[in-house]
Amino acid sequence: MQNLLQRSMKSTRPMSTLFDPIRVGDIDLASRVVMAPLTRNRASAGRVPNELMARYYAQRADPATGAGLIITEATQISPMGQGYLDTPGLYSPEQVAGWRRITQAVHARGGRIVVQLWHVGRISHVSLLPDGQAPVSSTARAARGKTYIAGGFADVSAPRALRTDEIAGVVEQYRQSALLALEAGFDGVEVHAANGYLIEQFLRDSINDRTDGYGGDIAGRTRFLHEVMQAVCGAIGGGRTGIRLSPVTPANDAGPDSDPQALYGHAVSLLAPLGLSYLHVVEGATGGQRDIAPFDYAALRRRFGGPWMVNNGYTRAMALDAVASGAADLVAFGKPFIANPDLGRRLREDAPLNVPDNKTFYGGGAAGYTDYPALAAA
Ligand code: 8OZ
Repeated sequence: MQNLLQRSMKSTRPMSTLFDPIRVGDIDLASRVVMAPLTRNRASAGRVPNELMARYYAQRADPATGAGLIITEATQISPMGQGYLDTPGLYSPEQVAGWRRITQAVHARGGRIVVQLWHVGRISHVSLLPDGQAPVSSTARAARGKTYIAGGFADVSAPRALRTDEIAGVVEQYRQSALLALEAGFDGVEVHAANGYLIEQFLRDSINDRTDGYGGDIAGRTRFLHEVMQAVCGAIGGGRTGIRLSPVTPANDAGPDSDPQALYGHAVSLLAPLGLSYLHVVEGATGGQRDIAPFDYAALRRRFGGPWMVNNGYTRAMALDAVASGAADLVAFGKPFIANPDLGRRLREDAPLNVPDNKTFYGGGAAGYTDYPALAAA
């Protein structure tokens, strides 16, 4: 009794758990267990989502056993936005039809699904792009790194810097793709502004060497992000628009910004008035070391004020604590969802997890994709 009293006196915040429902913007979720965006390279010709992909997402869709929210694999907004073999797009009628089968399969199981909208910028290869064009970026300097193309791994190609008068056209492609997302039946979109891709290529002063209004100081480097988010929110509403940021990741040769706290603080102050469904933050190095660089994520959260989703190497204990302590509203799991279609149930029951096989992460068929077993029925 005394314990209960002490607890209720400590805070007026109602205690939530990882398994409680939450409304994020305009989207109602049955739990805070989120399936993180995961590139799997299994789309069909024309970069069209297929039945195998529908099966994979449907296996993870029931919020009682799977995810409260599925974020799709990164999906290019245009042919120039592609950087790897067989990633799906969302710019053609065939792609809308393919995605519609997936959203219907997820909704039939009571799930919720948003599409992650992606432009890779300079992380691409001429063989993947229309007419063998060079990739486009904020800069003409090439990234050091590899991508995956028809013949295997290859160095990324040298990009050309977008002309100032071309940028509005790329913003428009984000807007169009967001409209197609609703046509395809998605509950919303997540704009991919992380992991060294196009938007981050504008944000970081280690990459962006522009001398126009989209480079230079923090106001200039956040302009592209802001215009994209205003366009997408204007088209489908802030309550159906989320965003993913990775303030200190070194992924894809994204060198550290000279002042990430100020850069991302300003970015979030531009985002806060848009009334986004959520902000999704990769803490540390994507898929790696969480403490790679000091960063005050809680300060970003205070500026944002809306639903806060965390990601990167969360164990069950870390995730339970993050939500129970109020440090986060939602937790996104990546690799654990590859190997455990019923990850939600396993977290609830503290059941052992299947181990993902990294040889089948990218490309291939059903093996290592739709054949991971669920727990036997109770
Ligand atoms: C792994 C392989 C290819 C792309 C990301 C979309 O890091 C990706 C990605 C991950 O955000």
